[in-house]
Amino acid sequence: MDGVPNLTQAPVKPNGEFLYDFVAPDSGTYWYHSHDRSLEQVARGLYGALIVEEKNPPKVDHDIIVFIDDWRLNAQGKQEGDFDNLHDQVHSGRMGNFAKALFRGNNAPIKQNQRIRLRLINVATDRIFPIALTGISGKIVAYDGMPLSTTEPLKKLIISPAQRVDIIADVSSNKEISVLYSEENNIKIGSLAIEGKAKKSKLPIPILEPNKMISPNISQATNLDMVMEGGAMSGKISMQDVNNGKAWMFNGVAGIHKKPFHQFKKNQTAVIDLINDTRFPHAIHLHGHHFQILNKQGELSPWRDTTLVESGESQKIACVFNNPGKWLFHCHMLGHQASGMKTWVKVV
Ligand SMILES: [Cu+2]
Repeated sequence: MDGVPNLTQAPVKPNGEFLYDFVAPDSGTYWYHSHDRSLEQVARGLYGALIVEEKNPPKVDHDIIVFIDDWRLNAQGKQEGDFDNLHDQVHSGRMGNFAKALFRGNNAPIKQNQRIRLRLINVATDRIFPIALTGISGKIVAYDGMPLSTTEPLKKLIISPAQRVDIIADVSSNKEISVLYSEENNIKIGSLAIEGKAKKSKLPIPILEPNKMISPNISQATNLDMVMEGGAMSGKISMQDVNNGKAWMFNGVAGIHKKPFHQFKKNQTAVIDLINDTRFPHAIHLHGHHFQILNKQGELSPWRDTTLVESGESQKIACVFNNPGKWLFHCHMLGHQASGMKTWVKVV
């Protein structure tokens, strides 16, 4: 039920249908989107939020989804049709020239001092969003759907495509909550108006109830390397490769092949070194699992399902492959994915 065409199912034909039937074991903020020609279909809006409620949800006055997206618009305000732009694909991907935060909540007026939950989802095809929020005072409570065991201070956020950040906060402003694109100049990409005043909550910002996760035992892990290669200025691709959708590679291989990147036995733990040997950052996303980033001191980060690896950086991710099936493992910059930066793993 993972929806990856030609890996776990055939694409759903025009006027066709497919019944997705699955159990959602983990509470949190997720999203769904087309995985077929996703660089165009996601850009055109074929996505949505998938919220799995906690058994005991935290008490908030407003629970608001914040989609963060960008679009490439022409002078008439229509989307440009150049979704397959190869020049974009070998660089940072297809960036929009218009960005906005879209809110989905219960539309009731938000009052000063009320407690809100914001579920930020970067649904843009390629853009990494540096985000700052004003008008609230609170904590980060989850990343990529997974509750944090200790909340983190609300700071400037770097949200790569597909990543999610959950925030619980109290409204401090009496005017508005702003979402700022926080690079050099703070550009406001969305805001929520404040109307009226409520009584201040004396309760601390809560910790969300944890999902059942298996922590990786690093000493027993299988060690693997995943080297990102290709793209512009790498010297590793030709114009012919680019034209054939082979602009990017993992370990020298572009695109999906019969053989998976690796076949894991159920519950096998692996540490995969994500080595970015390209001139661009990549948002590496693993389907069906969450992983933790292992730092040099041997400490494990909060759970993630997408991690941003900067150019020249390497990041070790630790994962217990406990979910049987075929799972895509790819860059979530959809222009990169479309031009080769994808592979898959098998868990048996
Ligand atoms: Cu990428």
